[in-house]
Amino acid sequence: MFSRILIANRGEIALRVIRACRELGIETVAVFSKADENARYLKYADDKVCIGPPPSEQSYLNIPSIISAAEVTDVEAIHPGYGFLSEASHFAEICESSNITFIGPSSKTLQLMGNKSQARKVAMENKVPVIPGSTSTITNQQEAVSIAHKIGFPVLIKASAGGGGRGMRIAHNDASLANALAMAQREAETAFKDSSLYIEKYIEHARHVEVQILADQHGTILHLGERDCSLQRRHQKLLEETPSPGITPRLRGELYTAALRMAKAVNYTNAGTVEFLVDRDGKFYFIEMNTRLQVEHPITEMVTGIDLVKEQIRIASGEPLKYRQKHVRFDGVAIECRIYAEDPDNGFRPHPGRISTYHVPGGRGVRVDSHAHQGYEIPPFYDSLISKLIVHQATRQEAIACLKGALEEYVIEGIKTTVPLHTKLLNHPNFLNADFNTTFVEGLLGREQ
Ligand code: MV4
Repeated sequence: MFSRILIANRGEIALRVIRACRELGIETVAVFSKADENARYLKYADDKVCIGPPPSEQSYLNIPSIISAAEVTDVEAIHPGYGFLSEASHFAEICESSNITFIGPSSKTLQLMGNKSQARKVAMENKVPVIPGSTSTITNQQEAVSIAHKIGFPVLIKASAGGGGRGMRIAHNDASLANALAMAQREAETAFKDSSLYIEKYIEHARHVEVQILADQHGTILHLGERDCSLQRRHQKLLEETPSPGITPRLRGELYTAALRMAKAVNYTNAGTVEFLVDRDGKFYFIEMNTRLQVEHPITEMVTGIDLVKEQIRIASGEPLKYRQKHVRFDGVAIECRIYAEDPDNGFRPHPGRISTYHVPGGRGVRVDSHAHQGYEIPPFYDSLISKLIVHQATRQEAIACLKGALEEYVIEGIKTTVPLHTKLLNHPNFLNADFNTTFVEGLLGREQ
């Protein structure tokens, strides 16, 4: 096991990793940008290093700065958290060649699954169902038109280097297809310096269901159940729950089999997620694989009792998993609300500022993963997620009631947050009846968003 690791991240996830290390008896080195120098969670790390000025490109994405912080503090491993460098194959490669363990899958796997068109191909080769569309990247407009005519409109143009909804364009006919291709290509080139695109049939009214995978370096691959992540706004998830309330036990089993097959095909190690869309006929399709710890991992931890961050660290240090699939138990229902510092009355614009009053909810089955506190000044430079409110109860009904109460208890003053939106969601009959899909939040907000 490692004796010291560096956490190449900030905010709630840096705190989450610090806590896991503490329990494993591992020393931690936190890194921070100038904008985070007074952040409370830095006090909980054993050591801290400033890695640059506020902009992410010069701090949390600054590879030379992070590697030199790791070398100066003599750490054996780096935990990348989520976002930032967590899926950067070149960063993992540099760690590997600097004799620092990257806590995640191999740089090869990161690269392979980072190319979403290639990931699709891997799925096809391994009998994992994919959405009708192109077999690889599209090379010209005629090819795109002929594929679109074959699969039928509407189609979705996606960037190979994208993921998480970035760089996607819907086209409803030939004219809008030409336009969507040009726009998507330009966007992808600017955002990822890779303009390659692929096409899929656009599946409307689908549920977004993802399977959690855990795989060690000794050939054990387990699934830890699924999460329904259909409730998103502009590809930013708002609420996640496990188990998915909208699938049958049979479909659930098929998703697990497909996810495990996918993980096996790419020699996956560490924690990962295989994303699927489930359409209204109950048919499911692979969409992409996330090769990192996810924001919503706590709901899986609550129902399985497994600490995903500790397991990530144990796996990266070479330890085998101490249990098999039959030992993994799923207990009750867990739901997470992501609370963002955003103004719901102003197009959900980020609302940085100082938290003047802060009171966290509590009680049985309530978990709050947050680095926020009274007097905390939210910097304007990063993701506006300030807290994850997670509840765990025996039934969905009890979990919803618990979550509503916890949201009422939560006091966050001085900034605008998405708490009112969560309350609105939790009171909506469609949510209560588990009758929702990826278009629900848009429909609920209408022009508000
Ligand atoms: C799709 C889709 C429908 N059809 N692909 C969004 C995140 C990324 N991982 C994949 N995503 C989607 N891909 C096809 N072919 C629907 C989504 C999607 C979504 C789309 C619009 C609004 C909200 C959404 C929430 C989850 C997934």
